[in-house]
Amino acid sequence: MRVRPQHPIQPSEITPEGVYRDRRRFLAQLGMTAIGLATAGCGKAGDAAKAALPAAASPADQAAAAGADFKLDRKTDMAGKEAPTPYQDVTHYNNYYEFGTGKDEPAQYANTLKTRPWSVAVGGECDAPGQVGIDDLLKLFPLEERVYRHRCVEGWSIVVPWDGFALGPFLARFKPNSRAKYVSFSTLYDAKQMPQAGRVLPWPYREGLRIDEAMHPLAFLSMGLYGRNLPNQNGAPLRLTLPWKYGFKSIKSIVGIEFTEQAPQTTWNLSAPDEYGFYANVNPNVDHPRWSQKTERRLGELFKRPTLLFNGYPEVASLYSGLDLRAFY
Ligand SMILES: Nc1nc2c(c(=O)[nH]1)N[C@H]1C(S)=C(S)[C@@H](COP(=O)(O)O)O[C@H]1N2
Ligand SMILES: [Mo]
Repeated sequence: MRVRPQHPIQPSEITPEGVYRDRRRFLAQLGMTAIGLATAGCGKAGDAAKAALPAAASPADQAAAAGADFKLDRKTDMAGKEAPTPYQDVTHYNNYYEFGTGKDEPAQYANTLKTRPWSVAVGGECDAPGQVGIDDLLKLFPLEERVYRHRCVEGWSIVVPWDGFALGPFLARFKPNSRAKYVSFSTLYDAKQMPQAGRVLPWPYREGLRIDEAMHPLAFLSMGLYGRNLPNQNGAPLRLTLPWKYGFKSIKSIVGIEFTEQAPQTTWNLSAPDEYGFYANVNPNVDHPRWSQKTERRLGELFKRPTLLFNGYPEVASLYSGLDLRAFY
């Protein structure tokens, strides 16, 4: 499938070295911003400021050094001009509560996650339920690169060159039946591998989509970023990437997928239903009850930028025609 988003970003315009300015000051600012957001999932404000981050090699150098389990199809046609966020920031400023609530904790602790062997069980309302091994998946779908914006509900954002494949054709393999109105996803839940799982949120981490949202060509499953294997802290070996929704919808380290007739329960909605809706579409006009969603801080930038409806992906708007986005946040 060929996808041509209306506001995409050009892979060839990756100029990460230009974004390395005063990392310390920038992270300190983020830490300060985080104070007001602590219960949104930011955890300990200022963690990022305390973390001593070494200067990183360029993303291209790191990718070349690390190798990958896949060969990337870089022919994906995308035009645009937003610079991807440096690899070091994308992989050291994370939300992955199974490994702690501090932004730097997933990078420190997610090495205990074993990503092989790994399989994903797909079932529920479908005619061809099954289990697929992660390495078979790599053979089934050639990976393509999608440079997507990612906007966290906490008010920060990044731009990431993801490597993966469209969610729709993957789901279609399992032949969802006419009762399949929704798709539910769950993360591995293993206290041995995930020392912090069991705290703060209802577990396992679960997310869900309406089936037509899941089939939208922008919906993506990622297995890598910056041309190399997905680091554990970013959701290895397989995660959702839904660029028009707040980041918490993009569930990491998926082990289970189920087609359902009723709307599935989702983790953040269970935890605080008045703050985190099922849809969670990025929307500057609907504030979080405790803060504005009108602007965001792009990692690497000093000043806030305006947040765009559907995170700047208007091609999804038709999914929600007739839906009151204020009521269905
Ligand atoms: N299993 C799981 N998936 C998760 C989370 C989590 O805590 N656990 N955090 C979510 C949130 S709030 C965000 S913003 C993104 C962060 O993805 P990143 O760390 O790759 O930027 O992952 C989402 N997926
Ligand atoms: Mo988030």
